[in-house]
Amino acid sequence: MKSRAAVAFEAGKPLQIVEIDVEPPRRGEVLVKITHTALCHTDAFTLSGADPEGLFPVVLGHEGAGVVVEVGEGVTSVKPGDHVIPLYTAECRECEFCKSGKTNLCVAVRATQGKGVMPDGSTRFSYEGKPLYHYMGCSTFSEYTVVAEVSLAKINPDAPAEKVCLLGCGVTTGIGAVHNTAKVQAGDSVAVFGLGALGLAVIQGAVQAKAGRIIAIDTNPAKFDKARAMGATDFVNPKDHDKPIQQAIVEMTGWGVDHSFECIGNVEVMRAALECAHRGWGQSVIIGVAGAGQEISTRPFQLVTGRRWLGTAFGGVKGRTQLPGMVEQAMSGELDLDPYITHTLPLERINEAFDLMHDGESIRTVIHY
Ligand code: NAD
Ligand code: AHE
Ligand code: ZN
Repeated sequence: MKSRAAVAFEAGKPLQIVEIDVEPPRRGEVLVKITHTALCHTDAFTLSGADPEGLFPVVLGHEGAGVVVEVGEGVTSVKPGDHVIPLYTAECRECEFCKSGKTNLCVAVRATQGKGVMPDGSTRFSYEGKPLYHYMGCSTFSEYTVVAEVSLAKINPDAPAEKVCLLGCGVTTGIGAVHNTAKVQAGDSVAVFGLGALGLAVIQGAVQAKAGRIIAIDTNPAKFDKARAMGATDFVNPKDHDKPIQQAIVEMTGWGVDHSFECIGNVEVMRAALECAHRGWGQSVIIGVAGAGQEISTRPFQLVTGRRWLGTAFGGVKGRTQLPGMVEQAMSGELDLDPYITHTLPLERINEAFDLMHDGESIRTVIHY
């Protein structure tokens, strides 16, 4: 079938809106009509060429929502008409990781997903007869996409897709990082580096956990108003300090914070986030994705003296099991998604959405088909 899509033909170039060919779903696969998708910084990161797994030409996008159109052989958990959110972290419930009870990092489709193909090693997308790669198992920048059954969370059909698409990545990751990875407790102090959707979601999660002080840090002071509205208590622009930012945070707090979160993808800031954690027990969670070949470093003494360095993918959330509940929270008003949506644009204007992100103007732009 034909599908409108925004295709990344080359790294560093704008997406092109074209009509691509989409093959029917094969065994264990599902054809989904995407109605809405947002852009996450990771899409921009891959488009930039800095992602070691980045492949071109590709259909990017991994923060979407849609409706099942057709299912392949053997698919039992969804049927045509079901409303779904594609998952870049699958949940097969059968692999060693799923069964461990220790992680959300299912491996059922991860190897082929990283190679930009479906589990059988082939692609369902092509343009003018030439294959296009899939992205993160989702490819939500195509109106019709093919996704593995294990990569779909079935959600309440009455959920507003233009909002709950955000649960496909950023909001879920930030909130999950607080509850599942850091396990923030009432009264704990928190520092959040980077106040995009991920950082704001960490603040929202920290408020849910009844954290005490929530220090919001960004080099763009325009981000502070939203962080304040979300519940942050302190605001720090590293540019206002002539000392390392970790030193400034330690001085503000005495011994550092109980939990810090890096929501940028900058290895220098990752170090600062670790080093502003409390001596003896402070922990730092890496959420940001750093570019190809980059490494983190710190003095081992920082860990010897009790700090812990953690990381999270999709906030530790098991998508098929837990995402439907988060959708219900969004529908009941318990989880407010409105503050994240700063812009709405049709697919044809998706490159403007990337510009808005790079210019620091947007939190999330929701694209509709
Ligand atoms: P974003 O671009 O919307 O937000 C980043 C924020 O960081 C901006 O407000 C920017 O002003 C600020 N910033 C940049 N450099 C800074 C610095 N040196 N000091 C302080 N602030 C600085 O991005 P986003 O969509 O919120 O994503 C954030 C990061 O999280 C990205 O690296 C993305 O790839 C990653 N991510 C990871 C996961 C995961 O599962 N681990 C999920 C989603 C996104
Ligand atoms: N492709 C990169 C890694 C990118 C990465 O770390 N991705 C995060 C999700 S970012 C969502 O916006 C993640 O969940 N990673 C775990 C996984 O299995 O991909 C690289 O370095 O190769
Ligand atoms: Zn993302």
